[in-house]
Amino acid sequence: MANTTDPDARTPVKIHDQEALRGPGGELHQTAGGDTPVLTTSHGMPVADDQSSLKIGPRGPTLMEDVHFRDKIFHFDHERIPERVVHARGMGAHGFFEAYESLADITTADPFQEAGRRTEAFVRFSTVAGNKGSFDLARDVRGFAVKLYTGAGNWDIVGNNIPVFFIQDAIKFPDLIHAAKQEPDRGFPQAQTAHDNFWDFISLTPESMHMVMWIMSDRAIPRSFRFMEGFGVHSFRLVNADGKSTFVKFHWKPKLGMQSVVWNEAVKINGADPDFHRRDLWDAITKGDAPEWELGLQLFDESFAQAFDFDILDSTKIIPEEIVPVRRVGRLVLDRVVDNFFAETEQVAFCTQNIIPGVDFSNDPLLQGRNFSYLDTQLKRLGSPNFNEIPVNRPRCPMHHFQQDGHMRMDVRKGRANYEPNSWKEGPREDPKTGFSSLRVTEHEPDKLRMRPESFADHYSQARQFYISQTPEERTHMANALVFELSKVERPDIRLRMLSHLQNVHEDLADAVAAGLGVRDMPDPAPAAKPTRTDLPPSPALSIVLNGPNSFRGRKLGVLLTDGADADLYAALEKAVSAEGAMIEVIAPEIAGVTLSDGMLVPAAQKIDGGPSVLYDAVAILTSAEGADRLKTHPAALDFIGDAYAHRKFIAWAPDADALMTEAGVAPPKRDAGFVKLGAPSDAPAFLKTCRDLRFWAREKVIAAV
Ligand code: HDE
Repeated sequence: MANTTDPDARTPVKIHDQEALRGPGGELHQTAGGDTPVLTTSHGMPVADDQSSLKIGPRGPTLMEDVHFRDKIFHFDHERIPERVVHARGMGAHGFFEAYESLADITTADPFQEAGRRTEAFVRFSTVAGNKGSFDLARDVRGFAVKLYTGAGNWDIVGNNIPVFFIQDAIKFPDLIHAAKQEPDRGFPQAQTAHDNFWDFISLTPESMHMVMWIMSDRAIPRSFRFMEGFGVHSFRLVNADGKSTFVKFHWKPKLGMQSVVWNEAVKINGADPDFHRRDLWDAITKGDAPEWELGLQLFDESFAQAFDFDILDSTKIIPEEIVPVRRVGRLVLDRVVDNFFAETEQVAFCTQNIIPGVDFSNDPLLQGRNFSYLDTQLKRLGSPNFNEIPVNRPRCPMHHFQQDGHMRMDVRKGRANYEPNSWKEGPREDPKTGFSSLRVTEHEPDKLRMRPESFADHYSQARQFYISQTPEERTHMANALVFELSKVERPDIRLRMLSHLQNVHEDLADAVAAGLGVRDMPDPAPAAKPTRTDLPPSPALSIVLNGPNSFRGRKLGVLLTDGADADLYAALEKAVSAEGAMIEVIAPEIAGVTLSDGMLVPAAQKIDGGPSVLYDAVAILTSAEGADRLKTHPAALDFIGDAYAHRKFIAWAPDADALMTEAGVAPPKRDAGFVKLGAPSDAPAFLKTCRDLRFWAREKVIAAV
C-alpha cells in the first residue's frame, strides 16, 4: 500500500474509488468510499495520488507543474512559528470558572456578579527557561496563565506558581531571561539555571533573593500541574459600581493539595518521561478526574497598603496569608483537553493588559511593563494583529469595532462606515455605563525620573521569612538545591558572592551551603540597602509539607507484578485505590502482562525498564517467589525498589517479595514505618490510608536528602 506506482507495469495504482457527492444542503462533499473523506489540496482540489511526485517517467526529474506537491511542501515549510521567548514549553486545557457568591459589592467584573455563574476558561501551564522541546521536570518557575472568556471580554490572569518575582522593574526582564536561558556562545545548558550566567546575574541583583528562596525550594519541582498553587503576583484593583477600588492579590488553590517531587526523582523523571507533567494533566482529564482550583482573593484597601511593612507595588514581596486571609470565591475546573495542540495550546495568546470592567491595574512597575510586552510578543509570534480572531483567543461575547484589515483577517465586516463618528448611522458607539473606564487615581509623584522607591529597598527580610516557614526537610532541600546549582558554576567568585547574600538571609542556610560547596572561609555578608528584619514570624502557609492534602486522591500507585502474584492481594489493592479516588498502574517484566495466581491475565501499562518508580507516588511489590527470584538480577527492578525507598515513598510488599526487597538493599532494619506488609487482602485499605501522608519524611533522618 505504501507505494502506489507499480514499477513494472508503470501504471498508477489507485487506492480509493472516488466520488463527489452533493450533501443535503447542496454543498459539495467528497468521499473516498463510506465515511472516509477524499484527500484534497489546501485549495480543496481532490487528490488522486499522494504517494509520488509528478515526474517525467518514474526515474525522471520532478515537474514544477505538480501543484499538489508544491502546496504540501510549501505548507510544511511554514509549519513552525517562533516559540515563546519565555514559557515556550506548555500544556493547555479547557474548563470553566464558577463563582461561589456574588462579589457585586466589591467589583462589577462579570464572572462575579452572581453565585453559580459559569465563565468559560482556558489555562496554559508552562516552564519558563526551557525551549519548547525541553523536559517537564526542570527546576523552574511554572506559568499558570488563565484566560476567562467573560461576558465583557477576555480577562487574562497571567500568573505563576510562585507569588513573587526576581526583579522589581520590567526594564531588567531581558537581562534576567538572557542570563537564565542558554549561554549565547555555546547554546547550552538547556532548561536549567545551574550555570554561571544565571548565578552571576542573581548574585549581582539582591532584589532577587526572595524569589531565589522559592525557586530553590520544592515549589520549583512540582509533582503535577494539578498539585500546585497559582498566583497573579501583582497587586491589582477590583472596582465596584460606585467607583470604589479595593486592592487584590489573586491565588489559585489546588483542591488536591500541594505536592512536589524530590530533586533526585526529578532528574530521573526527565529521562524516564520528559512529558511527565503534560501526560499527567492529559491522563487526569481524559479519565474524568477533572482537576480543580479555588480562586482566592486577598483583599485590602489603601490604608492597609500604607500601613503594610512592605510596598504592595513591589512584586518581590508577598502579603502573608496570616495577615490578609485568602477568601475563596469560586472554582476553576479543567475538564476538556485540547483537540489540537498547535491550534490551541501554541496559538493561545495571553495578555496581562486584557482586563474587563471591574478590574484595574496598580502601578507595579513590573505589571506596567508587562502590559506592553505581551501584546508586542503576540504580534511577533502569531504574525498578525488579528490574533484575536484565532478560535482559542476569540472573545465569546460579541465584538463590534472599527479595526480592519491586516494579515489573515477572518471577519468579513459589512457596511460603508469604518470610522466613528459617522453619519451613516452605522457601527457601534461607546457606552459610559457598561464600558471600561480607568479608575480615577490621583498620582502624588511630581518628578519624572528613573529610580526605585525607597520602599522597595528591603531585599532580605521576606527571603528569611520564607526560609523559616519551611519544615526541616524542606530547608534541607533548599540548601541542597543551592549547593547543586552553585556546584555547576565554574567561577568561585560567583559562588562566594551568593554566600555573601545567603548570610543576610539566614545563617543556617549560608552555613549549610558553604559546607556543601566546601568553602572554608565564609565571605563577609553582602552590603544591604536595608538590614534583614528578624522579627517577621514564620508563615505556615508557605510550606508545602505543612499544607498536605491528607488524601491520596488523584495520585498514582505503581504495582510491580510478576506471573503467579497473589490475585486476592492485587484485587484488594485495586479496590482500595479506587475507593481512595486514586489511580493504579501495573508494571511487569513484559508489556503483555502477567498471569496471576488465579490464572487471570492482567495487562501491564509499563514494561519494568520503562516504568521506574519515580513515575509513581507510592509503590507495591507484588511478586510470586519465582517472580522475585527472576527479578533479583534485573537492574530496573532493583532500582524500582531502591529509588522508591530513597525518595521516601510508601512501599507495600507481599511476603513473597521479601528476597527481592533484600536484594534491592531494603533488608529488614531498613523497613521503617513507611513499609507496609500485605500479609492479607485486608491490609490493602490500611496501606492506602498510610499513603495519604504522600511521603515518609521521617526517612530523611536516616538517609541523606536527595
Ligand atoms: Fe511573562 N512573558 N513577563 N511573566 N509570562 C511571557 O508572553 C514578561 C512575568 C508569564 O502560557 C511572554 O506570550 C515581562 C511575571 C506566563 O502563553 C512575554 C515580564 C509573571 C507566561 C512575557 C514578565 C509572568 C508569560 C512570552 C517582566 C507571573 C506564559 C510569550 C515585567 C506573574 C503565558 C508570551 C502562556 C509569557 C513578558 C514577568 C508570567 C515576552 C516583560 C512576573 C505564565 O510577553
